[in-house]
Amino acid sequence: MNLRQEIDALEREIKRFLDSCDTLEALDQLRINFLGKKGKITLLTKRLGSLAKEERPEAGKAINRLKAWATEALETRKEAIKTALRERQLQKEWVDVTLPGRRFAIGREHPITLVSREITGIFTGMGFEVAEGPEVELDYYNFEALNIPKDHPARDMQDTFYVSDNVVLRTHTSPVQVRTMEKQRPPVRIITLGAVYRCDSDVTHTPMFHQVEGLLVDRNITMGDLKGVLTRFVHLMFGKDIGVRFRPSFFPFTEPSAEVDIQCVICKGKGCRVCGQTGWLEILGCGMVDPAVYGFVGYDPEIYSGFAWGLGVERVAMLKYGINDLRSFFENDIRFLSQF
Ligand code: 2U9
Repeated sequence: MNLRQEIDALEREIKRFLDSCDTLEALDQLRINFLGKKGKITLLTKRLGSLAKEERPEAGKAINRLKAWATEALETRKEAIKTALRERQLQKEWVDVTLPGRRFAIGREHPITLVSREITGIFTGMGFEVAEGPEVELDYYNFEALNIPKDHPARDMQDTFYVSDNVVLRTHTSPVQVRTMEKQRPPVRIITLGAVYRCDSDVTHTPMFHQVEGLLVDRNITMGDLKGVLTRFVHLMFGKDIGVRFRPSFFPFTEPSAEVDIQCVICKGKGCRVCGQTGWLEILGCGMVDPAVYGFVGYDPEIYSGFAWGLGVERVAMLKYGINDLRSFFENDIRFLSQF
């Protein structure tokens, strides 16, 4: 074979290899085999010397053309392989950006939280402020200053969780009211809300439950103010057509005291199992603050008077949502909790 024929043969060989070459590694091997230091084209150049002088320029040009063509053909193929690789990767990593996102399982607020917030909203709307205090409380604030004497049954180990001789888990939120009055002169318009603890556990009692209590002390406050505020609360909470009645009662820290009933939300007053055929449901306790309590916080009962009330949040929630088992609030069953 003369040089001319060899050049043509190399060109055909490179073309053939190029067609079957589909990785960058194979392509590089091809470049080494033909254009490398010991490549076939390079070796061809070295043979120029053995040609007759007049043949060399022509043959040299032909080899250079082959070299230039091969270099460019390899470069073109390289780009084509790169494009194909990129294409394959895009196919593999394809995402449908129009798909709707995955929804997060978001939690719900506990019905006790919802009802607490609703009650708070009603009273803050009437000008009350929220006061807070400790759940681990001194006997003095939980009992003594609320006119609950040493021999009162509420102080019994059966009813109260004792931390030590004079420290208890608060049995109501009333100590927060005492602490507020100690710090602040009248007028006082506050509500307190939070967990309270009683050593009691059966179908209708849990050792921890939630209360909202309120206190208003100023000059010339009467039982009429109490009735107005609490009737408005009931109407906003349960509807303006619901019947309300005040019944005489007794608490150590209020005098006179009353309990407030609303018309049964189930039977609308006709009498049913829920209201024990009476047509009424007890919803909160209240009264005019006992003058003895003012003695503990240094208010003059000749100048100031006021009223206070207390309600159990679980009870309000049960009536509001028609829940008949108190324990549902504490079992953390997502199916129950997500209904509200
Ligand atoms: C001060 C003075 C008086 C708060 C009051 C009640 C009546 C009452 C119960 C409702 C259901 C507790 O959760 S329950 O078991 N509460 O009946 N609470 S008057 O009286 C106060 C509070 C603070 C300084």
